[in-house]
This record gives sequence, structure tokens and C-alpha cells, in this order.
Amino acid sequence: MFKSTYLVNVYADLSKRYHDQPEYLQVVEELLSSLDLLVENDPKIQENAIIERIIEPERIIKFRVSWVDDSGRVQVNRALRVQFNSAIGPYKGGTRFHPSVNESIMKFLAFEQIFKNSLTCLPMGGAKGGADFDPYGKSDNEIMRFCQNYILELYRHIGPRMDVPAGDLGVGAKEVGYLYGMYKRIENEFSGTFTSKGIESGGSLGRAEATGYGLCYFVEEMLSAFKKDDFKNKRVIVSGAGKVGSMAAEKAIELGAKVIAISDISGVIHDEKGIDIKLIKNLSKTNTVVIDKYQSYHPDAVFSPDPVDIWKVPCDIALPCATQNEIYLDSAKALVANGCWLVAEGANMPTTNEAAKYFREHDVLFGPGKAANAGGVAVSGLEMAQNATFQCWSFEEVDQKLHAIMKQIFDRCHEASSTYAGRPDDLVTGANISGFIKVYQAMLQQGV
Ligand code: NDP
Ligand code: 2IT
Repeated sequence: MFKSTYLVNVYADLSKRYHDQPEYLQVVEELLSSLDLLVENDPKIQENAIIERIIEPERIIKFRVSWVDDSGRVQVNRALRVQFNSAIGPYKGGTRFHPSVNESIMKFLAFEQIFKNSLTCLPMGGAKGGADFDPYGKSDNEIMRFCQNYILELYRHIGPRMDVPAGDLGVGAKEVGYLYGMYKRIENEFSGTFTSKGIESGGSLGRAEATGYGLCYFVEEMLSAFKKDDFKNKRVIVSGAGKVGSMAAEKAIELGAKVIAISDISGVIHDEKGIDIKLIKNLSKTNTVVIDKYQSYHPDAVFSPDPVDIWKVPCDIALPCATQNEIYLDSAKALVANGCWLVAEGANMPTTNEAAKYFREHDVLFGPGKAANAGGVAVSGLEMAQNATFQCWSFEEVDQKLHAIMKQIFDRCHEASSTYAGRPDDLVTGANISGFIKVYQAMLQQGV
């Protein structure tokens, strides 16, 4: 927690007002916990009510999405877009379709996005949107009709210089195609107001790989700076076999690691020979869940139907890439007991604050999501740059830029942790302070 009376009071007030938004309170607590020293040394933060302002979204758009399913029945979903902070650029952040979507989860994701986007050094503000629509089990036509009706409301609130959405959990290139297609029809212009589009629709080469590859580039920097080591022969586990997890596993293998376990909502597969990532990517083309099918191709692998069992697999490096709050204290204890010494977050807030504290106390190197998974939004920023200038960069050019951005993010976090935490490996403090300062300075420059 934090010691400054100012932070204590602001947080107490927030907790009272949003007592029913646990994920949002969790992410604010995580950020404020790093700001004690900054607040103490800089009275302007309190004088200008920076914290009170930064924790309230500039705008939340809430709307109903009605659509007709394949049997002709009318369905209703609830949707929202949280436009949290535009101090350093147009609102930018993904779109999530999942039954769990609510205001607390959208606010936590949009808040995290503010500081993540700041860390990339690209001019992007923070936002997130989504709906409690479950794409699983829906036909392509149903998904298309839902996306079109979602845009029928959202189109008036987004634009290339206003708010640029992208994909996230449950939203990939297919959904983005339907969303952008409808938006383009209404606006009658090809503005590129969506990133993670299909390549032929103006998407960037390397965007699909960016979050997972970027995560591995960040881990490489951690390994090199703190252990003078690299990925070679490290035992790696990855939760989530989706867009982020599958690409993280692919890159870790390419860099010489042995990925021995991976999960999705159907369970965990543990394959001591090394996970067959090509098989997983192939199965994903035609199946929504894949891990429960792996064993029929590799009978020696061990399957467990409980996704949480992944944290019991002995490993050197754990990459949580599925969803928020996957690693509670008991899983953190199991990881440490089984020899894990590095955790880096591909997902947003997969580790609870209690579990993160346990890692810190047990000298586990910890790469927080807002830094470690920033590669996705960074390449979204590069997609915006290509769209705005009518250019198409090669995969190699994008990947090279991604690599440089991830190195720069690591360096900035490392520098800030050395200055403010007195512990160079405290990348949580480093990422929070470094991400916060740019947004704070912009807010100060722009007045109240
Ligand atoms: P996807 O929908 O592509 O994949 C999510 C994967 O996680 C699926 O394999 C899903 O399984 C699995 N999963 C979901 N819940 C659980 C659970 N409780 N236990 C185990 N597995 C689970 O989403 P993304 O890969 O895009 O996103 C994953 C995470 O990364 C999210 O936190 C997202 O916010 C974050 N992120 C995404 C970025 C991006 O560019 N896409 C950028 C930065 C962060 P199943 O398919 O069986 O449901
Ligand atoms: O959480 C994230 O950073 C994303 N889902 C990607 C956001 C984006 O705008 O590319």
C-alpha cells in the first residue's frame, strides 16, 4: 500500500465511490503504490489534483446492442467504451467481447492502457471498450450482425484523431474486419480507424505477432540485464493459447527455450518433449478450444482439465497470457516452490497484487503487463502511422521497430526503478513511474 496521506485519502474516497468495481480498485491501488516518493517530492501533483483527475475517466459511453440471431430471435447485449485519458494522444485501446465484460473490467483495462501507451513513447491516450457478447458458439453471420450493430452506435464516438479501437480477448482480425467494414460504410472514408485489421484491409504486418513477440523481447532484456543470460534451454510455461500466448510460445521456442506447458479454458497440456506450437496454431484455425485435443496427436503429453494446474508445472519462466487474475497467492507459492524465477505478464493484470508482492519478496524477476505486453499497442501505433501516410512497411521493418520499442521500454523502466525504488529489478515501480510522468506532465501543460 501507500504511505502518503494524500494518496491514502484519494484512494479511500475512490474505494467508497466504486466499492462495487474490484478490478478497477485493484489496478488503481497497484499504480498508486508506486507513487509515494514522487508525490512527496513534487507538491504540484497534489496542488493540481492530478491523482483525483487521472483516476476518473474523461468519458464513458454505455450503449445497448440489439441484433437478430440465426433462428430469428432478437438478442440484447450491453456495451461500453471507456475513453479514459487523452492527454498524450487520441484515445487508443482494444475491444473485448466476453460475457464477463462490465464497467469495472473496462475501467481497469482502460486505466492500465493509459500508462502502457505512455511507455511506448508514441502519442496515444488510453481507452478500452467491449461488450458482454460471447463469440464462442456463434456463427460467422451472427458475429457479423453483432459487430455491425455495435458500430451503429459506436461510430459517432471514434475516429482516426479521436479514438482508435483494436482487438483484445475474443476480438481478432475477423471481428475487427466486420467492425471496421461497417464503420467505413457509415463514414464513407478509409481512415484506418481501427488497428489489428487484416493485412488486406490496411492492417500492419507484424501486428498479429506483436504482443507475444514483444513480450519475449522484453523478457530477453530482463534476462540479459539481471542474469546475463538468455532464453536458451529455459523451461517456459504459457497460459492462454490465444493471440498473445501462441505467439509468445512461438517466439520463446525460436529463441531457444523449451515451452513445456500451455493452457486454454479447456485445460492444460504438459508435454516434456516441448509443446508442438504448430499443431496448436493449426487446431486454432478450426476450433475455439484446442488444448483438450492435443493429447490425441501427442499421447505422451499429460492433460489436466483445470487451467489453474498450469502453475504447478516446474519451470524457470512463467508467461501468463490469458486473462486478469489468473495467478492468486496460492499459484504464486506453487510457482516459487517449483523453482520459477521469472514471471512476465502477456495478459493485462494476470497477477493479483498479493501474488505480485509474494514474487517480489521471493526475488522472482517480475515484468508487469503495462510494460511487458506493450508491443501489441506499439505496433497498433505503427499501423496508425502507416495508414496516415499511405505506406505499407515490411514484416522485418515492423519487427525491428517493435524490438527497439521493447528495449526502450525496458530501459526506461530499469532507469526509473533504479532512481525511485532503489532496487533496479523493481520493474513495477519503474513502469508505473515512467508511464505516469509523461501523462502527468501533459496534463499539467494543458491546464485544468
Ligand atoms: P484471445 O481471445 O485471443 O485468447 C485468450 C486465450 O486465453 C484463449 O486461449 C482462451 O481460451 C484463454 N483463456 C481465457 N480465460 C482463461 C482462463 N481463465 N484460463 C485459461 N485460459 C483462459 O485473447 P488475447 O490473446 O488477445 O488476449 C489475452 C490477454 O492478453 C488479455 O488479458 C488481453 O487483454 C491481453 N492483451 C492482448 C493484446 C492483444 O494485442 N491482443 C495486447 C496486450 C494485452 P479459450 O479460447 O478456450 O476461451
Ligand atoms: O491490451 C492491449 O494493449 C490491447 N488489447 C491492444 C490495444 C491496441 O490498441 O492495440
